[in-house]
This record gives sequence, C-alpha cells and structure tokens, in this order.
Amino acid sequence: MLLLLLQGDLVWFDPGLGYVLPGEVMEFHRAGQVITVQAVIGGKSQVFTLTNLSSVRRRQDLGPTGVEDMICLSNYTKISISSKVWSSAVGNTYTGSILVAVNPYRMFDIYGLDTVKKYEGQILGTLPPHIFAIGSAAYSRMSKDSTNQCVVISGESGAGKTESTKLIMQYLAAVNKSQSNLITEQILEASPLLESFGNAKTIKNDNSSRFGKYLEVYFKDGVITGARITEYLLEKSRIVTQAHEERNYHVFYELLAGLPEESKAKYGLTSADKYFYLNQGGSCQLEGKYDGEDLQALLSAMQVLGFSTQEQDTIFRILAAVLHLGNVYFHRKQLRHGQEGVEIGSEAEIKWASHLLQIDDEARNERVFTPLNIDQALDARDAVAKALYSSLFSWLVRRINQIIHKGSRKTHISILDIFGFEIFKENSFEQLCINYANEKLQFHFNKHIFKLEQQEYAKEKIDWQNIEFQDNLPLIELVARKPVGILHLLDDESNFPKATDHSFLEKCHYNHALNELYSRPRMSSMEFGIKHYAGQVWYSVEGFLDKNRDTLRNDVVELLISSKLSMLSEMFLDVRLSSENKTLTKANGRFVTMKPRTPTVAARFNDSLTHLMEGMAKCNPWFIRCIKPNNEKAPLKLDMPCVLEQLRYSGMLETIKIRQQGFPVRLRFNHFADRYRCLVPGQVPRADGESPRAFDSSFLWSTFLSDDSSTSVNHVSLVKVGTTQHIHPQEHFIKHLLQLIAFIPDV
Ligand code: AOV
Ligand code: MG
Repeated sequence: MLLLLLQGDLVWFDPGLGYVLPGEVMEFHRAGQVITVQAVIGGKSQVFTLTNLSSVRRRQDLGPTGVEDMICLSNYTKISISSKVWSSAVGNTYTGSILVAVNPYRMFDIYGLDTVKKYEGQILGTLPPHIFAIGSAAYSRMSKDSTNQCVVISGESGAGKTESTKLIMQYLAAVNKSQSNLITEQILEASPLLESFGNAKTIKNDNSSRFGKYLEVYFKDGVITGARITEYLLEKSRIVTQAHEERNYHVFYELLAGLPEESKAKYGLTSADKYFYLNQGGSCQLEGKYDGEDLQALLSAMQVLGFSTQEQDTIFRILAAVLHLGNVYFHRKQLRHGQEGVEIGSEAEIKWASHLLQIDDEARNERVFTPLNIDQALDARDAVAKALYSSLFSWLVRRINQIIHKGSRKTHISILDIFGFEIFKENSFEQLCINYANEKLQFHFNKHIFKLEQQEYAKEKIDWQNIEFQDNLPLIELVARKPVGILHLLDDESNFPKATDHSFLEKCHYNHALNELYSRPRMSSMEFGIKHYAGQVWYSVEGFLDKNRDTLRNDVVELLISSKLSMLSEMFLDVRLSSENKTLTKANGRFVTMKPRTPTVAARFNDSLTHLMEGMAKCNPWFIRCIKPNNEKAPLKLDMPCVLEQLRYSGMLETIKIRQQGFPVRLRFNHFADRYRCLVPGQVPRADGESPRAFDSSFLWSTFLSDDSSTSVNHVSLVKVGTTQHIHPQEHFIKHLLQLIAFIPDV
C-alpha cells in the first residue's frame, strides 16, 4: 500500500539500524516514494533520507508526556511501547499495578513532602505515575485489608532499584502518622550505613549494591513500629581484588578521606592509593562522590542508630586491619630438609594488624603464615581479610536489626532490592549467584502476572486465548535442580577434596551439553555459557570451588576468637558455630549427631532465596520494573535499543498484552454489589444481614450501559462467574471506574 504523508506528519521509521525511531516528516516525494525525516537521537537532531518506506508507519501523537498507562495504548506493538518510554525519560508509567520507572540519571525535585501529600490516599491511576503512587497503594491496601504487602523492585545493574527502594521507604516514613518517631529515622539511616559497607563502584554503576537486601517494615494502626533487614550474599572477592575502573567498598575510601590525621595515625593509616586492596582499579577517586563528607554522614547514621564509641572503634580497627593485611607480602624461604616455605616480608603491617585486632602476634607468626608457597600465603592472607570484612558486615546487619527490629508487628510492607543482572567481560561465581537471583525474581513476576492470572481465568471458565510468555523455569532448573543442576554439581565437587575447577566444569559439560540453554566454549577454555532471560553470559570457572567452599582455617578462626576485642571475638565464635552446623539425625530409632556436609556458599544462598520467595509469596505484590536508559550512566539520554531490549526480556510486551486483553481488575462479588448498587435507580443500600446475592449484578450492568449520560461508562464487558467479577479494562473504563469508586461512599 502506498503511503501518503505530508510535511509535519509524525512517523515511526527504521533508519537502517534494525529498530524504529520516532521522527517527523520534513519532505515527501510521492512519485518516487522518497522521504526525508528528522529525528532526535541522543539529544541531537538528525536528518534521514529514506527510499525504502516499508518500515515507515504513521505515529499517533501521544502528547508531550506520552501515555501514562500502557494498557490504554490502542495497540501494544513494540512501536507503541517505545513511544511511551521515549517520552517518559523522566517519568514512570503503569502497566496495571506494575510501575515502569526509567532512570533519568538526574535528580529532579519531585520527591518532596508536597508530592507525598499529593499521592497520599489516592487510588492508583488517578494521578500521573510516580513511585510514591506505588508506596501509597501498598500502604492503603495494607491498612484496608490488614494484609502484608511486598514491593518487588527489579532491573539490571544501574537501573535504579536502590534509589527506588529508598524513595518508597521515604514515602512510608513521611506518611507515617507520628512524624518524630525515632524508629523511623533509624530505619531510614540504616540504608546509607549499609550502602557504605555493601556498595561499590563497578563499571555498570557507581553505587552498585554488592549484596541483596530485603527490608520488612512493620506497622501497627498505620504507624511504623519497627523493621527487619535480611542480607543476601555480600560479594567477598571485591575486598581483596577489583577489576579495572572499579573500587572496593565505599567505606574504606570514606574512612581515609574523612578521618582527621590524628585518628588515622591511631589506626596506622595513610591514603587510599597506598593500599593494595584499594588501588587495583586504577583510581581511588569517584567523580561526583565526596568520600570525606560521606564519612560524616556515616558517623551520624551510626549515632542515630545508637552505636557505642567502642563499637565504632572496633569497626574502624577491623577496616584498618584489613588494609594493613592487604599490604603484607612474602619472601620465598628455604626450610630445613629442603622444603620451601615463605617468610613475611612486611613485619610492620603484621604488627599493625595484630595490634589493631588485639591478638597475640607471637602465636600468629607460626600458626597462620606458614603455608608452602607464595600463592598459598597470599590466598591465606586474602582469606583472613575477606572473613574479617564479611563477618563485620553480617555483624552490622545483626546490630541494626537489634535496634530496629522491635515493637508490635501486626502487618508489614517489605521491599526487595537485590543486586541487578550483570554481564562483565569476566564473569565468575558471584555473577552466577547474582544472575540466578534475578532469574528467581523474574520467575516470581511471571508467576504472578501470567501463570496465576491465566489459571484464574481457566478456573472461572472464561473464554480466553492463552498469552505466551518466556517461562524461565528451564533455566532455573539448569542452575538449581537436584541433583545435577549446576549449583548442585558445584556443591558435590566442593565436598570432594580431590575435585578441581576443571573436574567441576567437566561434570557440567557432561550433564548439560545437550541443554539448549547451556553452551560449551569453542576452545577448551575454562568456561561455560548460560542463556539467561536477560542475555547470554559466559562464566569462567576458575576459583569456583574455593569461592563456594569459602573455608577459613580453624587455627585462624581460633586466633580471632582469642582477640581481646569482645565484639571481634564474638563475631568469630559465630563463624565457628555456623561452620560446625551440627545436625541431629535419627538412626536406628536414636538421635545421633551427624558430621554434616559443610554448608557451602551456593547451598546457603539457594536456601535463603527459597526462603525469600516463600516469604514474598505470602504478600500482595507490587512490581517496579526499573529501566536503564543507556550504558554510559549519562543523564536524560535514551538509548532505544538498550531500552527496548530491557522491555523485551523483562516480558513487558506480554504484560501489556495480558493487562489489555485480560481481566486485571477483580472484585469480590459482595464488595462489588455493595459498592455499586446505589448507582442503580431504585436500588437501596443493603440492609444488614441481607444476602448480597439478593442484588442482581447483571441487572446493574444493563442499567449501567443504558444510562451513559450519568456515568459516561461504556464498552463494558463483564463476565459474571463464580464469586468474582472480572472486568475487562476496555478503553478508559478502569479510570472511570476508579473515579466512581472515589466518589461513592461505602454503603
Ligand atoms: P541499581 O540499584 O538498580 O543498580 P541504583 O539505584 O544504584 O541502581 O541507580 C544507579 C544510579 O542511577 C544512582 O546512583 C543515581 O545516580 C541514578 N538514579 C537511579 N534512580 C534515580 C532517580 N529516580 N532519579 C535520579 N537518579 C537516579 V545494582 O545495585 O548495580 O543492580 O547492583
Ligand atoms: Mg542497587
């Protein structure tokens, strides 16, 4: 069909890049079918001359702010979605109760108290999309139904999950009835504190969360009474190594930039670039981050949370000891009987570390640092540093929970902020765990949006054409299904002393070579590939076994337990306890203590994820899908292929389809009848005790349809089955309905 266009017409077109862009017609030669189109790319205006018009389509003018609710789009093609995202670089958009939030990479003044007030108590969809609308909806639902709510935030690394989490928390704190509540302030302060210790610069995100966080905020009568934080798998390797252009955890740099000289002298510290554990990434500075000022913020957070001076001192001692350890080096040394050993070449650093940790440095010399070769000596050193830092992190979370986890816990709103999906040049065990966690989250989303939804339609016998979605269960099974899922193979190998990374890889190849989601490398390199929902990742297996075993020599644990710092000693008593992990098993009718398999990192992580998912399944979910606008961390720049890819793999296209064609608004029959009977002429409010069935809803709807002048509701398609009324959101029906609900008092 020939296209007839005029100057100024809005179009979609493919400039030869394989994806469409929005543009405006400048010239159109009908005879030759040649068109000149102007488009804005990366903030710059560009002109394209096209002779192949097959990709050119007319574009609807959606106005300067696009559409607010994607289910209102007249067709749900890729083009429609891209138009939305393009025009909402600084905004959010709903897909039902799913908020799509595009990270603008620039702070706007739209999160103040005035905005909180504006969204407070409003029904979702009546105001423009905003993260506070989700906070408000979750809070209202919890208050109204006394049910637990869960805000599930997903998106790849740098998409804005952590910022969104903080904004939701900020909203909940602001609507909280007693404003001067100390506990609320303490919960708010826990976030920056944990960010200092658990976030770091990566090439994907300058403030990347290197641990997962599940925050449950408890309420009683609408007031926050306490909270609990659960942490997931802090990335340990970062404490001792960083890739190029990355940094160690923020807190180290903050400490060195912000401590006064005399305090630094007390801990034997100089500047960040002098420490091997801090300078491997090339630069210790991070543009736009003021580490010195952030230390002050950290200290005040500790104060609000009630950390004692002694606790604070022990924290700094541990951090400083880690840095000293990192600068310890070794010489090769010939031992008696021709054996090779190592000798510590940096006595001063060892002295500092043992002084700071208050351990006996005589014992330390022979017991800890006498491995066979230099590599093993360095590994032993790194293992101690990792154990010190990660135990400190766990201690911090426990301590914060001691402070904030109290009071009445009637209902809660939980917020999940994990480490986002990531693909680096080199991907290791940490990336496998992170990406697997994201798969589990995607599975949770799919289950709610597609599986449970369509099961409900089937149960209610609705005439329904199934909507296909990318089910990632096969991938989850590849990684975690018993007994040969990759993590189980890893566990088996980790418990087998003679196993190596290579033997683990061989087992993976042997068991999964035929799985289409699994790839073997073309060369004989030590890696395997997995096709994740968000892209193919190659994992290099070197170090997998050690990272998964994560064992610390018993003599080191005992040495740290012997510290005169009670906090440190207790931390490692905990380590000893969890490594023992004795279990009671019934054998021949009697209970016996079994020497269990050592709990590996993967096994513990998998268990904690299962536990998390079980907990979330009991809450009413609200989804926030964060979208990264570009890969350069650039403000207000939308890179279309980057955005479209995220919408595609996260299943948003299918989500819009099911929300548009499906029945996302569901009311209990009683509720429905009670609410709308007063709209029907001649109906009177139900008397107490009268059965709601006495009120005929189909009659209500026929009245509705004929009485368009009073309600302006039309195109209603309603399926009356079972106890639930399924309402089809045609046109702007839902909006009208919501407005009606807003005006109709409860009868
Ligand atoms: P993430 O949590 O999703 O990544 P963040 O929440 O840390 O991503 O966001 C990354 C950066 O984007 C922030 O440091 C801000 O500079 C910017 N940003 C995000 N959301 C907003 C917003 N609403 N307004 C302004 N700027 C924003 V990761 O933790 O790496 O998966 O693991
Ligand atoms: Mg984050």
